[in-house]
Amino acid sequence: MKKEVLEVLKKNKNNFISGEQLSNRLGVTRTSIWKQINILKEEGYKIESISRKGYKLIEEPDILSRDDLLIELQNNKLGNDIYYFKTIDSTNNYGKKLALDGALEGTIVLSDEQTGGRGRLGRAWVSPPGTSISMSIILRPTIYPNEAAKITEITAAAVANAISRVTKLKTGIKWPNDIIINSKKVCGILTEMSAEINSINYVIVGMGINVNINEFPDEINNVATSLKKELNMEISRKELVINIVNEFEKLYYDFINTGDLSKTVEICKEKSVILGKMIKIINRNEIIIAKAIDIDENGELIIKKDDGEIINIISGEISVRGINSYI
Ligand code: BT5
Repeated sequence: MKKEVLEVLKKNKNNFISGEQLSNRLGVTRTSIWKQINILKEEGYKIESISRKGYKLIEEPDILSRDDLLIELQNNKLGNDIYYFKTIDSTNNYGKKLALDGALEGTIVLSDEQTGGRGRLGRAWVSPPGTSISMSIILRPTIYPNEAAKITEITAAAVANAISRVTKLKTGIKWPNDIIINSKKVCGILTEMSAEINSINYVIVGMGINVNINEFPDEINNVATSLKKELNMEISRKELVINIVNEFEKLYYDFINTGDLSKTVEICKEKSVILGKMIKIINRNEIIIAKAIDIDENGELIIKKDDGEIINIISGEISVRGINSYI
């Protein structure tokens, strides 16, 4: 009921709507409308209530409210089911549980804070309350397991585009999973999957975005940045989430429906902070120093080794001097 009340208020934002109209429209008593309005006010929605005039929504808080996002994403393919937590260990962990229980493609898990946010290879991801986005999307793509790395590319392109659209900041992509602003990391992506030899059961794509973080722990202070630090102003996390879902959806279904990854690759190449540079790649136990020369139509990185050999890389840990790294 809270969602329905909020939806009517949002449609009439900055205009009064009477308690009677609300109760008639939603088929509940005026007292129950009043109760829902109070809950919304407690969540931070600024609602003016004047007797005889009714209720007017004036301002929406920057909370990642499940109801609000369900309303905003109701015409989208993704985000028809949203799980929101004040705090959780990891949205990817929860996404896995949901996927095992049969959650549908497009289910989204969001948390205001993560206490055990994970990066790749068991590394920790810092996601403080109120200022970051921790989001995981459950996908059930009809692709081969060896194509799952493409989902990371799609996500990187979508997040980079969404950040640029909302903030006008220039975003870079450090293949395969970092979004960079002014040489520092603003977002990391963790794609995990469960698969059989020939088919994928589910993919969980998790993204952590530093939105309004003021201070980072010492260990990452030199390599991390936030949108607020770059812009000197706060950015609406809700607006960013909506833009990310919209961008992701376009690129993802473009690929799933046609098998063509070219739009994503175009964005990843255009925004790449590594192409043309000497990079260090750590892949399993191997360390390669090479020049990053291209990203091919499958999203794979093409590198040229010192001895002139040219090879493709599907995934790996990349360092480039001066960009989000200590080397
Ligand atoms: C990543 O790993 O960049 C993937 C991060 C994915 C986080 C999301 S949040 C939602 C979902 N739920 C999860 O539990 N995870 C996903 P990697 O490339 O391995 O980078 C990890 C490294 O980035 C750490 O070792 C730190 O050096 C650095 N780091 C940690 N927190 C950071 C932050 N908030 N901003 C920038 N760098 C950070």
